[in-house]
Amino acid sequence: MTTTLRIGVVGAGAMGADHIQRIQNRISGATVAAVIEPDEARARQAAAAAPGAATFARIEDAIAADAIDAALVAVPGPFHLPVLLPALEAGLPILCEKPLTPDSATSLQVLEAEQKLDRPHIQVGFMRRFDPEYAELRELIASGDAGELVMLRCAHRNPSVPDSYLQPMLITDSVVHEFDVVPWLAGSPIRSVEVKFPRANPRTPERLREPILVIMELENGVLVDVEMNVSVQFGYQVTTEAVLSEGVARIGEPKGLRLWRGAQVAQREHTSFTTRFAEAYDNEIQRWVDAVRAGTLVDGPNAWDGYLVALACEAGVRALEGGVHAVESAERPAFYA
Ligand code: ISE
Repeated sequence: MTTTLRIGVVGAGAMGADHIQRIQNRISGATVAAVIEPDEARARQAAAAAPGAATFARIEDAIAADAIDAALVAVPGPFHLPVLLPALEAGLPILCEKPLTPDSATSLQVLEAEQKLDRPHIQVGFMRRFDPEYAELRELIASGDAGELVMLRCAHRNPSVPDSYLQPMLITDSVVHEFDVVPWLAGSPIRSVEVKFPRANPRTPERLREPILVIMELENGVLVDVEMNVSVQFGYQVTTEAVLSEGVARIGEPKGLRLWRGAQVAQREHTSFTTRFAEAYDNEIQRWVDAVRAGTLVDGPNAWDGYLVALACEAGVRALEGGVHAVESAERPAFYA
């Protein structure tokens, strides 16, 4: 494709608005041609950042008007299915923010609809795979240069969460990222999930019981722990330590200027995923746009990966009630080989 890709951004909340800015200011080969959002005022406000963009209440209207070549779905997960199905039926390439859908049954529905097309059309927005440090760590593990991977120790810390954030979201909204990126790093699927509760943090909102320690066992025997902690106050921090048979590798440390003063060392820490993963989001969207324009359509996690993550989330949500829960998937169709 030599012409500019016309993207329809579905959902003009915080993530959709962030992507609109990104596409308009930092991505080449694409433009925001439409903002699709039922709340008219919000749609108009978001579209102001994309001069010339049309607004539509539903994706079906944008498709009928032949206004878009591709869809970027940024509505909350429970609303993905009714957007994905018509977009697939219209044969549009799609970048769908995480999760693909909130449960494995609806993810299977999406896979079924997608397999009516000639090839995968959906990329799922697990942006961590596009973070340069994650990519470097994956290469190190795959190369065997520091020996074999034994364990992954992950910390996923948020300063605080909004009132709308409820207990299962520790898994479905947050650990969902580790459920995607850990098998990608380790080269092995998740076999089981367990959750442990340390003593309570007095800063934790009453409706939540956290932090939690999520323990994953992978098919290759690698053990993974994730400290999921959403009341840390001090900032936004996502780190991973890979314990290898001949060394240890760590990513996600603060970068940039360090100030030694008054017998202290200070360095700036992120306060939100939008800055911590800004480069990853830029890389993700640019590579998706390039793939769509080149006709390969997907360059990153696909809908099958999204389905596997939905299964892991189901196991994780059950594990919040105790026990070790197996993750068992259907057979992968050749379509997703
Ligand atoms: C949020 O939705 C995200 O996707 C962030 O990456 C994650 O750190 C946060 O916990 C979620 O609520």
